Amino acid sequence: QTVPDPRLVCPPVRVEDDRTGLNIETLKRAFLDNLFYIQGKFPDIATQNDYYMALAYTVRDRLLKRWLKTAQTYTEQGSRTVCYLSAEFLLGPHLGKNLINLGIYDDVQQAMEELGLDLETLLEQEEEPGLGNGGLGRLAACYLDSMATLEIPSIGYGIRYEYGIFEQDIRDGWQIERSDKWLRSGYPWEVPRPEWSVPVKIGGHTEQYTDERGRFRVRWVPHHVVMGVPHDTPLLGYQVNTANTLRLWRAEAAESFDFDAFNSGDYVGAVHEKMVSENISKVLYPNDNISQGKELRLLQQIFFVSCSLQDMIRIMEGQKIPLEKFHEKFVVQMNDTHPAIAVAELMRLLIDDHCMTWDQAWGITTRTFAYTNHTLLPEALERWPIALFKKLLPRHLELIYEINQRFLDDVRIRYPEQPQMLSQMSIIDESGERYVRMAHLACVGSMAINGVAALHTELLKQGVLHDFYEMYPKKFNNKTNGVTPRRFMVLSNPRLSRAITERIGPNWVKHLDELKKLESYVDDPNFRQEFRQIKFDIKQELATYIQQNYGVAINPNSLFDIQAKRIHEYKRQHLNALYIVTLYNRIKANPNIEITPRTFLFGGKAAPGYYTAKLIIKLINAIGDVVNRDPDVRDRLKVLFLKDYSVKFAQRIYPAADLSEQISTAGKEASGTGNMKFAMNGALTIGTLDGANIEIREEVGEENFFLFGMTADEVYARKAQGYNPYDYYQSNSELKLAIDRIASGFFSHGDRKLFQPLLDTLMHRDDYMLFADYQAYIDCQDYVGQVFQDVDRWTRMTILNVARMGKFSSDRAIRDYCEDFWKISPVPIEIEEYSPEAI
Ligand code: HBZ
Repeated sequence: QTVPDPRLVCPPVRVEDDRTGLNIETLKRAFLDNLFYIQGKFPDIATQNDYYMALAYTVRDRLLKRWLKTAQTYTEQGSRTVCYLSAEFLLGPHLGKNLINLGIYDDVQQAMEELGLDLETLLEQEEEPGLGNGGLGRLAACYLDSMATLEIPSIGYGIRYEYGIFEQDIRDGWQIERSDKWLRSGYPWEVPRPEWSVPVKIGGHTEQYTDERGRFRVRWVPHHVVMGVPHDTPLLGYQVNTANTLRLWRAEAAESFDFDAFNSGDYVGAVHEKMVSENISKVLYPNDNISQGKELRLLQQIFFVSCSLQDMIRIMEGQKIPLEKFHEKFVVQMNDTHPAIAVAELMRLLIDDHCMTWDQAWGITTRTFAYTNHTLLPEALERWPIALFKKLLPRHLELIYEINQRFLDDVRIRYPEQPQMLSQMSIIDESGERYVRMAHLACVGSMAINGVAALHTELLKQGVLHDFYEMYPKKFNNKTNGVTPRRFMVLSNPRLSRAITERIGPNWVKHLDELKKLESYVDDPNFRQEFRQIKFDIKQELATYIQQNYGVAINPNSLFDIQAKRIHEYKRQHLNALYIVTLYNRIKANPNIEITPRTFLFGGKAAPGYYTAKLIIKLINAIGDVVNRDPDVRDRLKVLFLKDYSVKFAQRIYPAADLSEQISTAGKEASGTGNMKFAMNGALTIGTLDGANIEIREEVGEENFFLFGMTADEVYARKAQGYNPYDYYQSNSELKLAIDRIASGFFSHGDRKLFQPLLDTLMHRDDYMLFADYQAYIDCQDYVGQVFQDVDRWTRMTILNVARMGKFSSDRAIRDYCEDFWKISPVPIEIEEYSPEAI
């Protein structure tokens, strides 16, 4: 036992001091202190942002102790840890969530009030780190929240993009993009850890040599090296002491100058090299569900994967665990194929840098990884041209060839009479230009493979990954997505949450199945009244917001019909638009027609290069411009596109919805998670039998869900028969009228060309079969309108929806991952209790 240096022994932290105490007086003192010492302001000249920062630092201080204690406990216990590798984490604002998880939301609200400040205003100041595109990135964030809440040792690994998802503005009805500067006013939630920076090699060539023990070895001589600098964010669980780490890598030049170039006078050339390196973590690619195959994107992938795996090895060395136990210490979950190069990178690290044999390294690798697939869309499946791979990652390509050769030997043995299986399953696509198929690499290198909803996993098994399913049936296992009720109920809908807690107690927040208990209140007049009133108040607030920001008056009594998600043809925002035009046509034909007043709200970003998606945004705005002003409509319809949809904005939108639009072509939406967030907040769903809609409907009961449209099987069958959308156009008079009205230039100041590209695609290809589902959708929407008039029935349906959403907590999903794939159990974190005698 070594005796610690007495100068380095800290006194035990006293919980009730200014940096950790949670009572109102202490919080106020700490807040004013931070305003002075960190923001450098007296209260009289401080801005709202200064106040936000002072409060954020006050909260951060309270996280740090839990965070360090968590890390220390994991280190001491050598805890098995899940590493969640994701190119995206769409976290949303931290402050409110941390207040809730610390259990101090109300006290901080009071503390701020006593200082003459409004907590809501301060929360509004926070710029969220938009480090993701949509569902995939948000899922990663929900999972980190659940892992912390369930006390599961975990590290999230990703990229610290300097520019996250672009900021969307609408000008003349069109989307325009502005760069997102989330770091501009300072980001108090992270701690850089430059001491744990790691080098990543890029380009160059490989050499063979024999080492001093006579072993055949390969040395990779890179063209250059980039440094990855970790930036850590603590993520606190709900009312536990566990604060896990999100570790995002920022790219830096290996040396700040190329001194040769610098000394020879080429100053700009020297700085150039630095710029090129730092480019790697500069910007998030703004596409969802499409792979562009850009060099920089592959660099981003190898960059964060290599940094993360090297970091895991460093952690093992720190804990003196031999590397042979890598797969016992860590399980690595790959969020789609974006990190799939990890399979080759771990092999490289184990073989080249740590002298393992192939078999030893492969044994470890295939016990370490698990792979989650998020899409069936062929255009989203990642494949990299061999030439690009060879240029950037020559050593990885060699390893992939070797992995492939051994894998194909197994395929040959398994299917001796079916040589086509070799080309079908090969990691290398040789059908034309040669590519590396990342999904195949992920399947071969993983112990477990999952889709994100029951239907999606089934379709993977039948389709895209069918051959792998045949070969490795035991690897496949569905994991239906879930979302965190802390952010999407407690934080975003405090009134509903309070009403629920008053009836069934607070446990539902951690055990969402307990919402079932609400079913016994479905006929309770008080509860029903309160439930309706809460929804109405929230709708009214959104109406005020819209009036102030868009100058459009909307009726809070109307049906709020909302579609909020990325804009994509398969999600069919334009099918929704066709219903709006159909309603409008009916009103124009018969101005006194009885219709349920509706407010159609849209939100979502289009990938900047996705022309059709941008045209859909323009179409929605164009329809809104006409409908919202037409006196014949008499305010029965309103159509609005709400700009710059984000996590922060989503939190306002879900609680205000009556109807949630989940209308993708069956078989196209892997799961959807917005569908869950809407339903938890008491919206009813109009939806197809796609993704998790199917399971939502199963849970809430078919009588509480508005179903329409073809099944996935019917979609395939119709396509196989030869689908002709034009037939539908000609035979359906309302559809024809809707299309013709758009084509006539009615919504485009007489411009007949504007929407023609969109209409042509629909009439002649209609890949997403809007026309085939049109009539079913119209009928279902009309039915929704009728049911909405029956207030009692509607209320009953919404209460039952909330009560039956327990399955869709991300806690359930994480428990399933833990049991089936990860084999990890909770590690509780103990913090010393506050005791006045200790002071
Ligand atoms: O992942 C989404 C699915 O479309 C959705 O159905 C599912 O619920 C969600 C979570 O499992 N997929 C994405 O959001 N995908 C991307 O954002 C993406 C981003 C970059 C890519 C490919 C896909 O290169």
